[in-house]
Amino acid sequence: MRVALINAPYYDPNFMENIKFVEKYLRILPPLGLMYVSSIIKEHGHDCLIIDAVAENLSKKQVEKILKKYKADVIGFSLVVPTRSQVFDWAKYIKEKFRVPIIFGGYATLYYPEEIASNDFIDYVIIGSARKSLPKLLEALENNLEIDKIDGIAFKKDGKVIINYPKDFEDINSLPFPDRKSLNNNLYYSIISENRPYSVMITSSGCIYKCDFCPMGKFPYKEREVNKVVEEFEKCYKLGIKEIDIFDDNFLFNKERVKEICREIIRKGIKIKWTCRARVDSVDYETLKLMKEAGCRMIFYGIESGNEEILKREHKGITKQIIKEALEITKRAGLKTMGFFIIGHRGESRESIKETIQFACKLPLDYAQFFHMVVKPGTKLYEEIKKEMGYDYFSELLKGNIKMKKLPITWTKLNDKEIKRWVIKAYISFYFRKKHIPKLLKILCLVLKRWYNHITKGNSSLQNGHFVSSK
Ligand code: B12
Ligand code: SF4
Repeated sequence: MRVALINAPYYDPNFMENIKFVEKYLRILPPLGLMYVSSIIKEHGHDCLIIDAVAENLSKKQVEKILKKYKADVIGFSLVVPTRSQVFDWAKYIKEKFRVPIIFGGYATLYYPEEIASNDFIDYVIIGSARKSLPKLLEALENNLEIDKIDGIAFKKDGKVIINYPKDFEDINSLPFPDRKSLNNNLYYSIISENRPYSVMITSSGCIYKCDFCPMGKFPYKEREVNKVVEEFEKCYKLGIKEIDIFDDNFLFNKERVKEICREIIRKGIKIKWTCRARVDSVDYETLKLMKEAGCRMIFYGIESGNEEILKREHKGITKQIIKEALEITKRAGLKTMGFFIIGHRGESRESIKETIQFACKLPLDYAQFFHMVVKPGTKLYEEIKKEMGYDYFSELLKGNIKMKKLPITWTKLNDKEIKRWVIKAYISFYFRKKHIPKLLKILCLVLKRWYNHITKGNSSLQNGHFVSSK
């Protein structure tokens, strides 16, 4: 089978945590989920092409042209709930042009398989992990076999959605290494990255904490074996990748494991710079020093708010004192620091936002990212809102039953526009300070570069037909 996986543009101001400027100019990140799917497909003897329409800056028409050349038998898209509007739009377009099966996968399928499968432009949904179900589905499609008994898929039969729930969950140790070879890793970057080619990685999933605004606490913490993590680093190194951003929710959860990974990276002489995310209550000087030695450049911390009451109400389990101490230790270990903040928490007021901004400016942070609160399915916050509204907003949205573009804000007295204005104010207060002038210049360069790339659109390696796909 020839399978094309499309990373469609996904920015939707109603559901994205980032302001558009950050998403549009300050980063292009690789589609990690699709890279895993591509490896799974190739492992089973099929051919796979990943079309990253975001990084390659491709329009629907240009992707159509590529697909015509590639002659895909099956086309796949990945979905997280906030990316629905653009991804559905692209899938509809592609389904009209190519009468081949359209398969959806991704995080959203864990919550809403029925809603996704009910759309007429979607033929099959892989629920959660693709590792076992996707190869079986492809085999069935190739050989015209029954699909009724395949676990972990949803599909339509006689106008009704049939759901075969998966029997097992994702096991990150059984996953193959993501297919980075099929992408132009030079295209990816983020404002905080310093080296290219750049890529992202995960070495664990799930979280043992239960912050009210985050869905990850619902998933048990699981780690990939040390030797697999180090092997992935090695593979990246051999591919010429110079920087990796580890997206684990709390990379420092198991410090003994982190130390082992670091020691192996040092022993094997893998010269890659990397960054990771951690909770402020999980740091210690000795581990951070070793991480620095193993190539770690920076740690991103979820600080969320500068108001103690809000930290408590969201069940974040940290205090301002713990945050300060963690950042000081990180700086002492010679690592850079970045803080993630959310504006628009439950019960947020203008005063608490001002407190957050002042706190961010006082902390020893090299970078700060300010999100506006976006409610996600799978969170305690969403469960409360669902009760208040009396129906499941995202369920109806995915089925195409409602036109209401965003969830009405009921959890704070501030409205959406004001929250977004505060996010911009926070950025200005944080970055428009003398010590950040070099960063502002870097931002300007990135904006000019993206703008230049936009006007010279048409240089894509994929468009020119140099498919990097192979079995
Ligand atoms: C790495 C990561 C990213 C990377 C890569 C994204 C990607 N699509 O691969 C980047 C930084 C680009 C990213 C961006 C975004 N992300 Co993100 N991301 C993650 C993170 C940390 C890990 C995801 C991952 O790679 N898991 C490992 C792989 C193996 O799992 P997977 O992606 O689910 O893929 C498996 C299956 O789902 C399936 N599958 C996936 N896609 C497809 C497609 C097909 C056709 C098939 C058949 C199967 C299939 O096969 C894979 C192997 O089994 C998760 C949190 C977490 N710890 O899980 C958040 C997470 C998934 N992201 C999230 C969000 C909101 C976003 C953004 C919308 C953020 C934004 N910009 O505002 C964008 C959307 C980008 C997009 N197009 O998907 C949310 C989703 C929330 C929700 N309820 O829907 C999460 C849960 C984070 C959170 N705590 O809220 N993200
Ligand atoms: S915000 Fe961080 S610590 Fe809290 S549940 Fe999510 S991943 Fe875990």
